[in-house]
Amino acid sequence: MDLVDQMLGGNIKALTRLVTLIENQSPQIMKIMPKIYKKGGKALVIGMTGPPGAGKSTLVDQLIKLIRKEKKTVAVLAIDPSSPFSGGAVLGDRIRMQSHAQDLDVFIRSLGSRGSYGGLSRATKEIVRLFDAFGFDVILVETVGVGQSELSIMEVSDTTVVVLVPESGDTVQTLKAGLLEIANIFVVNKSDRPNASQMKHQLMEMVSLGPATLGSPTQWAIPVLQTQAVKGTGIEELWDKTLEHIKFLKKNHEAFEHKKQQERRGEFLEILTLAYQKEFLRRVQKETSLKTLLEEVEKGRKDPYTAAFQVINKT
Ligand SMILES: Nc1nc2c(ncn2[C@@H]2O[C@H](COP(=O)(O)OP(=O)(O)OP(=O)(O)O)[C@@H](O)[C@H]2O)c(=O)[nH]1
Ligand SMILES: [Mg+2]
Repeated sequence: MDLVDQMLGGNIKALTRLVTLIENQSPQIMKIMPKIYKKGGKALVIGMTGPPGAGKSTLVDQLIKLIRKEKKTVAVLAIDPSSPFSGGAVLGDRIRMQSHAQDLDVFIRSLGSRGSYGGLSRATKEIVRLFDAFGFDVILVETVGVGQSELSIMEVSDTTVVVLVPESGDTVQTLKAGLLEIANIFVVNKSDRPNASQMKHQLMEMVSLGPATLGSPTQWAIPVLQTQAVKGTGIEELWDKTLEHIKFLKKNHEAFEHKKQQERRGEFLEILTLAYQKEFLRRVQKETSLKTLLEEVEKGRKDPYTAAFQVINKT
C-alpha cells in the first residue's frame, strides 16, 4: 500500500511523512497531491493571524479544548516564516499545547520558512489539503503578522480571525482597509489589560465605516470580540461566531463559490508557476543552449526580460 493510501486509512505515521515531503517540496508532490485533492473538502479551516505575541497560540489551545468537547478532531498548523527550521521558534507553542499531546485526535505541526520559491504559501495550502483528506473536522492555521506575511491566510481559510491586543492601535491605524479585507472576525485578546474596550470601539468604528455593514444580506457584519485567552474567557463566543460565519458562507452560496473560484484559479496559477520554474531548472541541466542563456543572465550580459521571452517562445 502506498503512503497516500496508508494516510487515507488513518495512519498517523504516513500523515507525518507526507507533511515532511511537502515541507521539503519533494518532486513526488506533483504525483501525490492529485490523490489527496480528490478526498478533501469537508474540514472547517480557520485561520488565526495577528501581531507577534498577541495570544494566537493560547487562543488556539483554548479552541482545541472546546472543539474536543464536541468530539470533533483537530489539526493545527503553526506557521513561522521567521524560522528557518520547523519546530525551533515555535517550541513555546509545543509546550503550551502540550496538554493535548496525549490526545490522538489533535495533531499539531509547525512549518518554518525552509524551502524557498514562495514555497511556504504553497506548502501551507498543501498541508491543509492533506489534513482535510485525512479527515480532521477542524483545521486551525496560525500565522504571525498581519498583512505583511508572505502567506495570504485568507486563501486557505474559510474563516479568518484577526487577533489584536489593547495596544494594537497603531497597527489598526496603519492597516485599516487591509485589515477589513482579511478579517471575518476581530478579537481583542488580553482584555484584562487597560484600554481593551477602547480598542474594541476603535475596531467597531472601523468595521461600521467599512463595506461590510451596508445592510445587504450578502454582507457579513464583522464581529469584534473580546477575549482573555489565558483564562479561557470569551472563547465560546469566538467559536460560536466562527460557526455562524461558516453558516453564512454556506447560505450565500454564490458569493462563496465566487471566492472559491478565485482561490482555485490562484492556486492553479501558483502551481503552474512553480512547476514551470522547476521544469526550466531541470532542463538547464540537460540543454546547453538554456544553460548558456542562464549564464548570460547571471553575468548581466542579457537582461532577464529578453531571456524569459526567448524561453517562452521556444517552448
Ligand atoms: N495578560 C494576558 N496575557 C495573555 C493573554 N493571552 C495570552 N497571553 C500571554 O501572551 C504571551 C504570548 O502568547 P502566545 O499565545 O504565545 O501569543 P502568539 O500570538 O501565539 O505569539 P507568536 O506565535 O510568538 O506570535 C504569553 O505569555 C501568554 O501567556 C491574555 O488574555 N492576557
Ligand atoms: Mg504562537
